[in-house]
Amino acid sequence: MRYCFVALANEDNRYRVRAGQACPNFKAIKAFFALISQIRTIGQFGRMFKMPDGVQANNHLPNKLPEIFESFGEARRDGFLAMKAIKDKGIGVVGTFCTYTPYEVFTAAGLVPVGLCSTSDETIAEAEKTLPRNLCPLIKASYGFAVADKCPYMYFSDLVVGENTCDGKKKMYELLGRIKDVYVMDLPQTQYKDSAKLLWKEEIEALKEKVEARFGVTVTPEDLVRAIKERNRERVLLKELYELSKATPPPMTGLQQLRILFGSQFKFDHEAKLAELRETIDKIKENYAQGQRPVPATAKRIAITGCPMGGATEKVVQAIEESGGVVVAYENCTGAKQFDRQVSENGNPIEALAEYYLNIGCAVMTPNKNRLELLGRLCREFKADGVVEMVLQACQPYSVETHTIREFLDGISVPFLSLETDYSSGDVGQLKTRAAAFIEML
Ligand code: BJ8
Repeated sequence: MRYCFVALANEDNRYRVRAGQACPNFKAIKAFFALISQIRTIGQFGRMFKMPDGVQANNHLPNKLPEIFESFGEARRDGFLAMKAIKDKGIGVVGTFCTYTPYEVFTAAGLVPVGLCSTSDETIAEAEKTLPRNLCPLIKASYGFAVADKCPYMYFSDLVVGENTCDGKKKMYELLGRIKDVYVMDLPQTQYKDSAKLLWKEEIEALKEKVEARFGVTVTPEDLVRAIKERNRERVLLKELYELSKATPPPMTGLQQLRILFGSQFKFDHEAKLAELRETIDKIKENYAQGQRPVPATAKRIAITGCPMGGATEKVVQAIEESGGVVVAYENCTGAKQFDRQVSENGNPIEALAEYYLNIGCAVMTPNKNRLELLGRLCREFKADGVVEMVLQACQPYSVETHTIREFLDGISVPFLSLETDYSSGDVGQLKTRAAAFIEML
């Protein structure tokens, strides 16, 4: 059967596809070109991965990423094509939503995990046809990208794994389960009871069994130990990278650090990623040793805490860094919360994973002492002049915990600012005003 496809670039430079004559694979090929169209859009920071309107060039810090940072800055976009290649090889993909997800179970099974939490407001209107408006934008965006079929990572996920963390997320998973194969782990809400530790261990065991049944593989304890060691190597490197910002002045801006931490999730060739991280760290050190100072020594040093960041919420970092500050540390799930510790490589690997993941200091835990411990340590080690918390609108766990964080930081005499925001660009000016006033008084 004869057929042809013509890719056309319109005035926006977005590709469109015209089918000359239908072919049996038309739908599949059309779907692929639709994804490519999306990728180009993202590459231009057009819609799905857009920068907030009104974000201007940084006043005192370099806004454009130097070459060494670019690969990570573009990683999410470039990862779409890598993911397509992974699927073409017949490798299973698992979409995830949370730092509590034990990635090692998937890599031990020869699968590729990918984070799905969306970080732009593009599909929120679509999500609000089903979900309430006063819901966290992270949940709405994640669901919106799934129903609108606009997230290539969601599209390629054979299985989506979530956890019962906050109420909004767990109820969203019920709806997501209507359109994707969704498996939800029952996360305990406390870290200090033996019953919680036992439940989480059983949940990880059950996840392993689910993965084995779903993908027709067997995961041995040796596979898990190998996966733990692999992921630990990545944690060590990412920690080495962000700890470079302990220097005064730091050798990179907070935006550059964020883009590496966020972008590293979307590099799927593990060994190549580790090599690239090593090279990046060495290059940053070399530049610094040669006297390059991308940040003035007078910049006020800020530690970030709160909800996960990336994409649209870069606007918070930009507001700080356009106002005489520099973000030196991220306590949240985009940063130290993920990479500060390592999973034990000894003993029963399921127990080691349970111990490690249960102790993540998220506001869904009660009490949440581990967040305070990590935040206090980062403030000391990175010599933070102040802490800025980013809370996503309608996020109950973090907004209620703000009071505890303020009390804690008062106790160690570290100034604190809490900013509530969403994925829109409507509050860019307001964020800048509040960040500037905060940094002014440090
Ligand atoms: S371990 S921070 S990734 S739950 S912001 S969806 S809590 S209403 S993202 Fe999170 Fe895991 Fe915790 Fe990290 Fe709910 Fe709040 Fe929205 Fe949130």
